[in-house]
Amino acid sequence: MSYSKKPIVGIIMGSSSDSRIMKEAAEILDQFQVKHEDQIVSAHRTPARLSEYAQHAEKMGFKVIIAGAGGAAHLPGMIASHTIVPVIGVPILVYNDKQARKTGNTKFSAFGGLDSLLSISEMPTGSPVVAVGINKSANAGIYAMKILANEFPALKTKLKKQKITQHKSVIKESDELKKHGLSKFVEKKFK
Ligand code: RP5
Repeated sequence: MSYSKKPIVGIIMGSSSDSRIMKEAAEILDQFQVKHEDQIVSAHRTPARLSEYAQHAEKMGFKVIIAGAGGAAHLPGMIASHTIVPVIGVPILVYNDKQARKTGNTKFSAFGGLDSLLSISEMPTGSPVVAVGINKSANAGIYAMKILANEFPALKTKLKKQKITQHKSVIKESDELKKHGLSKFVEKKFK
């Protein structure tokens, strides 16, 4: 089943460079059949589009926005300043790597993603953004569903089931570890 006919989560990112990280948020939402709309909105290259997007998000009735950005990462905070829809920010480490396949040069954030994490989490009082860990867009997807679960009981049930599954998988691995001992466990699992 799906919770709505229309998308209820907006996923945005500052650049196509962010898409490989941001797709994990989309995959989690897909897994739980939560509809989302995905777009690229650059805070510095398309500033007017940024405010238009905030209006679009409200018009569409999005209940959460997941916004990923690297470097100075002003997209999540700026979106939050334009709307009351809650924003979950994803700080992105790898960026500017569009030329990587041609040149072999991948540019990484000079500060290892910490720049983006601080930009997102240190929004001044009044325009809060919740920040997940660097590149942890899957967590943004899960967090979005936790917010949505307040409204959709079926989603709450699914999230609870997922917790049980997580619990069982750790117990299963621990039993294997106990049975085989550490050396054999590592050999079986990682070689
Ligand atoms: C940020 O700058 C984007 O979110 C991206 O992570 C980074 C580089 O963007 P591109 O130069 O690849 O467009 O705004």
